[in-house]
Amino acid sequence: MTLETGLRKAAALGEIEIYYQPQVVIGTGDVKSFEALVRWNHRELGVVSPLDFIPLAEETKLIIPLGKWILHKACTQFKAWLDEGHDLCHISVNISAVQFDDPGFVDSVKQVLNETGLEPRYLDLELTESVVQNPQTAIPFMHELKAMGIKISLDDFGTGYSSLNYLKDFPLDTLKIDKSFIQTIHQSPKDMAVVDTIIHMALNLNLNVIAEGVETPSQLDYLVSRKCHQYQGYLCSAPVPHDQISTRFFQPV
Ligand code: G
Ligand code: G
Ligand code: NA
Ligand code: MN
Repeated sequence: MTLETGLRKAAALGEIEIYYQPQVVIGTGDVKSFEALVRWNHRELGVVSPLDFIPLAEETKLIIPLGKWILHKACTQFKAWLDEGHDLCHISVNISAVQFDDPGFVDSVKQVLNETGLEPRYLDLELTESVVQNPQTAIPFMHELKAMGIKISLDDFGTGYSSLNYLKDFPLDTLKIDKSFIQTIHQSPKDMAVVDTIIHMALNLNLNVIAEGVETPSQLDYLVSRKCHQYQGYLCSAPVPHDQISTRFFQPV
């Protein structure tokens, strides 16, 4: 069986699962938002990384139904947490460039929100710079999503090209600093200056700013000193199944 046919069957078999990683508010330590990250638990191969199967799903366009399935699953989970009475902010879902380029994308998001009953303000879509191979269509799409009340994050910031144009032209809510920058903060004064500059720029643009891949207290201390708003990383938690989120991060209501 090829990975592709395997992937088609995997969702049906329940081998595809969504893990959730907390987004921590720096300063208060509050956890009110999560990023959904897909996992494939293959019966024979074990855990297959999305780094391996997402590109394949993109090539075959399987990412369009798979991505919609992931969105549906994540919205359903977040709605359930809200219905339990938790005070929450949003669920972040990664959207691949191939998904975003599909003319049916905005309608598929509307459909998922209708089906799950999740209010648009609780949904945050994570896009990378690669989403905008075609800015003439991508930017109006983003405005349409924003008009519905959905939030937009620019993911993996700093790893692509023309980042500054995107910051200016995209209707963004959040900038996510790629983990490669956070992991080298303490390697040299230059690395530190780059992170300092990205945070400063995001604050000046009135964007919410999230540091990804925070693993050590000293990385966090630095982010506190630069007034970065939020972080994700192993220091708080790796991405985990939904039941671990409720036991570790929610107060009884
Ligand atoms: O969680 P992890 O580090 O294994 O994720 C690896 C890569 O896979 C990351 O770049 C992440 O953005 C991507 N990824 C994880 N989940 C999804 C998803 O649901 N949709 C898309 N398009 N990409 C995802
Ligand atoms: O590309 P994107 O930013 O969506 O993917 C985030 C990736 O980073 C996921 O694969 C997630 O599992 C991983 N990740 C999350 N926190 C940490 C961390 O603290 N350290 C490392 N090395 N990876 C992390
Ligand atoms: Na992401
Ligand atoms: Mn990222």
